Amino acid sequence: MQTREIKKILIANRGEIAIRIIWTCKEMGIKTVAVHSEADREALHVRYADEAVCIGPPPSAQSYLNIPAIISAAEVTNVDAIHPGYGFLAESATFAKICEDCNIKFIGPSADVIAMMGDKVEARRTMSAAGVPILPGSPDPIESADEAKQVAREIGFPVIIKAAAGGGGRGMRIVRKEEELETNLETAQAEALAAFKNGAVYIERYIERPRHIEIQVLADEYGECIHLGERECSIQRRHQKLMEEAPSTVLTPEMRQIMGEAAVGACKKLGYSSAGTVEFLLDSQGRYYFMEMNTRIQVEHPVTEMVTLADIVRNQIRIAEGEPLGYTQDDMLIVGHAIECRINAENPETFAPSPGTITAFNLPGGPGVRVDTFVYSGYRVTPFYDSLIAKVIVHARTRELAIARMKRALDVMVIEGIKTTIPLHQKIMDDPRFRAGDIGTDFMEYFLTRNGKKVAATQ
Ligand code: MV4
Repeated sequence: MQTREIKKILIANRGEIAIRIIWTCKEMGIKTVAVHSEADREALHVRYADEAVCIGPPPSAQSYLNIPAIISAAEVTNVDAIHPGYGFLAESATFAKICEDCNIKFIGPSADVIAMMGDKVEARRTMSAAGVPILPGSPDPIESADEAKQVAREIGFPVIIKAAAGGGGRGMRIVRKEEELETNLETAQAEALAAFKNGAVYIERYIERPRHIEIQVLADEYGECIHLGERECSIQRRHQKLMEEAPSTVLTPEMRQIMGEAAVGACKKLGYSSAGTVEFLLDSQGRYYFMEMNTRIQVEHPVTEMVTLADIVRNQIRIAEGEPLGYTQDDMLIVGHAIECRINAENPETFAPSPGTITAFNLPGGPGVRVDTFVYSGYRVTPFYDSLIAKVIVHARTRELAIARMKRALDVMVIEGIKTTIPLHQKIMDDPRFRAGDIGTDFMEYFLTRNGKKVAATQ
C-alpha cells in the first residue's frame, strides 16, 4: 500500500466549490492555495485560503482553464496535490496527465479512466461489458446515413443522436421519423465538430420523459468501492439542474440496491478511484439504463452528504493519499430526506443572467439548513462565469418536512441588488406535482407552462 501524505492542496476552481474544499482541508489540517482570475481578486475563496495566486485575466480560457498558469502556481507554492472541483479542468484527462507527469497528485481518478468516460461511445461499451444495462443503439460512431437508417430501424423510433465527445445534453437530436434522420444526422455531426472538435455521433433509443437518477460512488486505489445511494436530478431546464434531492421518491430499497450494485460493479471493473457519479435514465416502467459517468465531485453532492453524513471531499483527499476506503457498504446508512435549491443570479422568469452588486444579503440558518456560497453583501457578480451564487440545502426526517424547511429557509433568505432564482424555487415548493414527487425531466416544461410562460424548458 502506497500512502503519500498531502500537506498542501491547490484548488483549481472558484466559487462555492473552492470554499467547500477549503472547509474540509481546514478540518484535515491541510494548507490551501487558491488560484483566481483578475476578476476574482475580491472573491472569498481567495481570502479563506492560506495562499493565493493570480492566474490570468477574467475569461476562464485565460485563467481557470489555463493549464500552464495553474501548474506554475502549483510549482511555485510547492503543493502536493490539486483538487479540480467541478467544471473547468475537472474532467480533462490532459490536465490529470500533466499533473501526474509533474508529480502533483490529481485528486480524482486516473487520466485513462477520465478519457474513457469522456468518450460516450466507449463509456457505453465499457458499462455494457460490466453488466450495466444500456439502451439499444449503435455500438460504434455512425459512419453514414445508411448505417443510421439501419440502426434506427432495428431499435425503432424515436431515437436520439448524441455526440461521442458530448455530454450534459450538448449536440443532441431527437428523431421521430425516418425521413428526418439524414438531415438531423448531418446537423448533429456538424454541431459536434464545432462544439467538441470531434464530429463522431452515435444513436440510442429515445426514452420519453425519463427521470434522471444518479448514484454516488466512492472507490479507493485497492479496488474497494461503495455507493452512497442516489440523487434525483430530474428538475432541469436546458440541461441545467435547478434542484436535486436524496433519496428519490420512486426508488424502492431493492431498486437502490440493484442500481447501486451495478454502479459499484462497473467502477471495480474499470479500476475507478476517487468519488464519481453514475447517471441513469429511469423509464416510466422503472427500468434503468446507463446514461453517462461523471468522474468528478458534483454541484449537488451536498444532498448525499446530508443523508449519509459522509464528507465526500474528505474521502477524495484520503483516497488520493493512498488510504483504503476503510468502510463497507453495510456501514452506509441513508437517513431522512435532503433537498438542494440552486440559487442563480438570473431573472427567475426569463433565466437571463443578472450580474451586478449585491446590496443586501441575509442567509437562512437553524436546524437542518446548510448554505454553500461565496457571495456577501457588497459582492459584485461578474458576467464571466456561471450564474450559480449559492446552494441552499435542507435535511429533515421526511420529504414533507424537508419541503417545509426549504420554504422557511427561502422565506428569510435576502439577496438584493440582483435578480435570483429564489422566487422560482418558492413557487416550485408549492407545486402540486412537485409535492407529490411526480417529477420527470419534463417537469420544468410543465411548470413554466402552468405558470403562464411561453418559453421552452427543453430543446
Ligand atoms: C436521453 C434521453 C432520452 N433517451 N437519452 C440529456 C442530457 C444528456 N446527458 C442525455 N440526456 C438525455 N438523454 C435517451 N436515450 C433524454 C435526455 C434528456 C434529459 C436527461 C436527463 C435530464 C434532463 C433531460 C432533458 C432532456 C433530455
